[in-house]
Amino acid sequence: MKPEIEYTLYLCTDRGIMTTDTLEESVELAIKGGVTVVQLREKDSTSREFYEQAKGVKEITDAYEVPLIINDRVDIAMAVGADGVHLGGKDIPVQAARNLLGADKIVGATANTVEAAVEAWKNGADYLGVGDVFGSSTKVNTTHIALEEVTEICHTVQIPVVAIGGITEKNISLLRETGVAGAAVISAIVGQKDITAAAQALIANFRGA
Ligand code: TZP
Ligand code: MG
Repeated sequence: MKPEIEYTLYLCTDRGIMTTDTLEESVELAIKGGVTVVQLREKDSTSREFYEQAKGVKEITDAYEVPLIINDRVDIAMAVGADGVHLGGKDIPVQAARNLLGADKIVGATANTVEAAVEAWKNGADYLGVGDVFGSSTKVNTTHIALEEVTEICHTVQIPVVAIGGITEKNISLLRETGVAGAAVISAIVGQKDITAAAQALIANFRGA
């Protein structure tokens, strides 16, 4: 059975900016603050390192019953038994990943236009990552997408949409009216001194509590 994912607060990891000594620690503190899904995204790791990181982080996500998505690498997702993968335009196509992973795994795709969103949805993506919505200091070369277009994507596709890029405690509430299922965040969680409090504040402001 494909896991039911709650996308509300979607953490992407980044060892380069995390305030803890280990990835496991940063993921655990974020989950304690309410992160609902974790993506291992470590762009500078070798394959072996990425595999070891995935194994380590999976012990934490399993302990808290939070789904784990692997960025870019279908092989690593399969090797550690992760819940799925996230694919961008330079990664293997959604359908190819689906053929490898089967129907019970999550395949997420990046889309920055309505056309790309519809294509990924038709090709069998389970959710879409859309952004950057507010710019981002963490990823260079991102494509900006206006909230109006995010809203249009949410109204067009019948899969959950997760916004990403420059999302902070202060601007996350602006996403509410777009119809996104969740917010994907790197620096406003793992780059903060109190990771748990940062995640809690993001969730509260997204929900409007
Ligand atoms: N894709 C678009 S922006 C981005 C990715 C992976 C980085 C998001 O990081 P931050 O720190 O939450 O802006
Ligand atoms: Mg990628």
